[in-house]
Amino acid sequence: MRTQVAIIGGGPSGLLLSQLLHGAGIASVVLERQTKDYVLGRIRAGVLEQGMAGLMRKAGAGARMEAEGFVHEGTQIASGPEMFRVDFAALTGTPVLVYGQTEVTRDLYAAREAAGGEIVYRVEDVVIDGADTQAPGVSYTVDGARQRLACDFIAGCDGFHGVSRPTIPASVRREYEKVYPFGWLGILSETPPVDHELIYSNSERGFALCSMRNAQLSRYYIQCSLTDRPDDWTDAAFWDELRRRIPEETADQLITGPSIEKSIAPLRSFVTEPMRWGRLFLCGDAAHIVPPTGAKGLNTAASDIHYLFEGLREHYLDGSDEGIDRYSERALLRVWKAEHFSWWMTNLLHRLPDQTAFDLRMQQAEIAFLRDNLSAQKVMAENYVGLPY
Ligand code: RFL
Ligand code: PHB
Repeated sequence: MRTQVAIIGGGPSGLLLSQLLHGAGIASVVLERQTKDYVLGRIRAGVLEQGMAGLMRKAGAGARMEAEGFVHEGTQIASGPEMFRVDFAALTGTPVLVYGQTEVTRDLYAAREAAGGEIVYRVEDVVIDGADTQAPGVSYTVDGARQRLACDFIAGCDGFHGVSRPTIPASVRREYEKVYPFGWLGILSETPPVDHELIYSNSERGFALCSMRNAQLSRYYIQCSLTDRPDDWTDAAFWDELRRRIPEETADQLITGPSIEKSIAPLRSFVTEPMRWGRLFLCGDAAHIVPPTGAKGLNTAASDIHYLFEGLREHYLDGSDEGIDRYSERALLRVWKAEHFSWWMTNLLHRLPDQTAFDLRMQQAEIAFLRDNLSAQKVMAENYVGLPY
């Protein structure tokens, strides 16, 4: 089998790239390790930057997002009993869109299927060969048979645990990592959200986030210990802890119900450089991870896809390799800014195990500065709504 671009991974990065390439008349095949239902069962990001929303429209997959996504013009930041608002629309002229990654992925699958796009599910033992030659390929096993997909380029969109990143020789890769000493316990519940905007809360008992998917579906998170397991937390214990971590008036408004999903995510910052090796390009979580504070994971994957798509389009349609040659440099410039913002917001809002009384005062002073200073709010808002591509 042969295609122009072999895409490893059918998460949001791989599907978006495949659909954008299709729009430009460039052929691709997506190789996914799981089934479609499995991919759609993962509850992940909830907030889309305008850049990501624009790419969904450009990919011809934006109609349901336009109709059902919620425009958020600001967010609430709570610190102990107090709460203040950062007004994205007033500070930047740009809102964000609340529309879950599950729905993004569902829409991209639908668009790919409608266009007759080729997605091979349940691939095993994926091996990349010849990435540093003119004739790369990807071998895999499906239904017990070994196949090889020959291609011009390989997009490694296979997430943090995929095969693409380790294919780049260790002598070429530079990796940067920070593992945070806590996780997020998240639940999804079929209850109306406690507020019409997101609430990021720094409390003395630890961080909490009130988020949502729609008017009847809420997503809440609390900072938890890395040794906790989801089953350690009954729904009642979760709701009690959440109530203690948000301002009282908000807690009084909270409508609780049974959780329909409960999971723990560890928090990590990670970047690998370069994001290209020969004809292999890393995109999204395959190349970098951010802690979820600030909602940058999916959005940073989207900016990689923008740069790679433009590079491939220029290669095939304009005969120029400048875009693909500069892909790693361009993507990383924006990736590091998202890494910085996510790290900053994580440090601002969480309780750290080794935090001294002085450290705590520094955190409180920074939150007070953000509350009182519109320039500081503008910096936060510009990062939150998404830096330009
Ligand atoms: P994904 O979504 O991980 O998709 C990668 C796909 O590749 C497949 N795969 C392979 N396929 C073939 N061969 C192999 N050898 C393969 N190995 C893996 C996988 O099955 C999968 O389908 O990466 P992508 O597309 O780059 O998208 C990135 C986003 O998913 C990610 O940045 C965000 O979801 C991060 N993230 C969150 N971001 C936010 O902005 N807000 C959140 O609340 C949020 N919650 C989360 C998250 C990531 C999590 N992970 C990765 C553990 C919660 C979790 C649990
Ligand atoms: C979510 O709704 O899952 C969500 C929202 C904002 C974040 C992280 C996660 O910063």
